[in-house]
Amino acid sequence: MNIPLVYSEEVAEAITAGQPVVALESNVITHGLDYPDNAETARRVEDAVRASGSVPATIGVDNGRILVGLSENDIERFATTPGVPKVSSRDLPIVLARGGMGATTVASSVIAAELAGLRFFSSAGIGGVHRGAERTMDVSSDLVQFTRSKVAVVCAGAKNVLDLGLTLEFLETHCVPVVAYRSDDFPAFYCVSSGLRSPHRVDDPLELARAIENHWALGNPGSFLVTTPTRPEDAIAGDEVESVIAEAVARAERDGVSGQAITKYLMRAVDRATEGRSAKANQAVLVNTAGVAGELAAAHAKELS
Ligand code: PSU
Ligand code: MN
Repeated sequence: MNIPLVYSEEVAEAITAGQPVVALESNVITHGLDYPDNAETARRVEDAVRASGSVPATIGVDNGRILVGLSENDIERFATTPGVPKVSSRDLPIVLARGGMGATTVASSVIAAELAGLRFFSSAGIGGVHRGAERTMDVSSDLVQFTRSKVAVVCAGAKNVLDLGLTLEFLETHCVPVVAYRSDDFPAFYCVSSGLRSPHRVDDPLELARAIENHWALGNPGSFLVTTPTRPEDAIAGDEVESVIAEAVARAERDGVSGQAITKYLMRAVDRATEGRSAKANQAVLVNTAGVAGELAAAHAKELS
């Protein structure tokens, strides 16, 4: 049995022509930002990929099928339909069987990307090991999926609502390479640095393309992580949000917020505390990351040809 994939016209043409394609998640549209910022940002993210010489393929679930590339109309529908469920890797088989819409996380999007034969995926913030995971065992399925799907993942690290030190430990243990592109540190979404040094730095896109291919040629079955920090003028200082995050983590525990709902809960707490400044920084890092992913996917396609 095959899972039905529905390609947008733009993505189908790109695949036929051998053009580089960058897959993108849709959970950020339904759960990351409010309307109309979500729709506008999704369009700007796609345009950033196009401007850097690749074709965007935003992934979603609809009516028992996986959408590989959303139309203008689809983006608007995902951005405005209330209650579209967050679909991570373990939810995907059930939501596909039930029908209806689903917004894919990083984990389910890389599954879809691999099924569709796409080698690049971009998200500004991956899921990771949550603060307090030694008690809650809350580790995002994104990390586990990186051990299984052969996709290059371009991101701005992960939000500092997570435990980024433990997140890097997990990736090391499971042989998921982490390379900072033209920077030294592991970024923290809209913060330029998490304060942690990245295991590797690479400045040349073609060297990076070769490193990605080497990872797979060595027999590794999983993903390869490339990080790119947000531009300094769009960034938020880490120490500015740290106390808000620590407080929100404690409040979430008191209020019994956990599991699937925790990421959105913590992000919204930071948005309120920064009076919307983090939401703006959030949009900037999404667009910037997608642009870099488009450049790297294009360089990768060139190196392979
Ligand atoms: N991290 C962020 N912002 C996000 C997410 C993660 O900084 O919006 C979203 C992504 O869709 C990611 C998902 O794949 O949350 C991870 O959720 P969980 O921690 O429940 O696995
Ligand atoms: Mn979780």
